[in-house]
Amino acid sequence: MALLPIIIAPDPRLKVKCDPVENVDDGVRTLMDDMLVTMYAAPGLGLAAPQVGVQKRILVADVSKDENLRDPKCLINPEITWASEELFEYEEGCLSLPDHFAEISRPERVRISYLDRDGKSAKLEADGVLAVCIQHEMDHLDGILFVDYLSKLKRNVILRKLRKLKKQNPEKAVGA
Ligand code: GNR
Ligand code: NI
Repeated sequence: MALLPIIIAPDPRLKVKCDPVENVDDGVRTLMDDMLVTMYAAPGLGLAAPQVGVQKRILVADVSKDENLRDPKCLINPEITWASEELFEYEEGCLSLPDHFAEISRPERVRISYLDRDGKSAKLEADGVLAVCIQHEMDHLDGILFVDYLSKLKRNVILRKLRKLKKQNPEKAVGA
């Protein structure tokens, strides 16, 4: 079990389209375990592989409120097979955009197909915060951050602040 460093924006590694996993092997399972440890330690509701420097279509999430009742989800090669017309607005944060938050609208309910930890195909229907979180993580797999839904002005204000923080605090900025 390893704590992985989380990449902070702006960083080109957060802007790439990740590759599908071809084989769900022990390397993938170890990565997901490390991602869960890292997510719980942060703490965060989800984490996508590119946030820890791995360009693969893997995400983990756990939106349970009680840490004694953990409900970790590990999704490999996730795809949205259906999304509701109804939208849900939620204040989003991101471990790669520390201390910045914004209201984002997304479909309220989604159905996802994915591979589970054993490499078997599985399906999941999510709503509320889990639906938000999975869609946020799936965006990371395509190089999309929540600031990409904001106006160019708001996005640049946030990214400029983060860039400045990295310059002042390079040891905290992974890969800077
Ligand atoms: O910890 C997180 N909280 C959160 C809150 C609202 C919407 C999405 C999220 S995901 C985020 C962790 C993260 O950055 N995942 O990529
Ligand atoms: Ni995020």
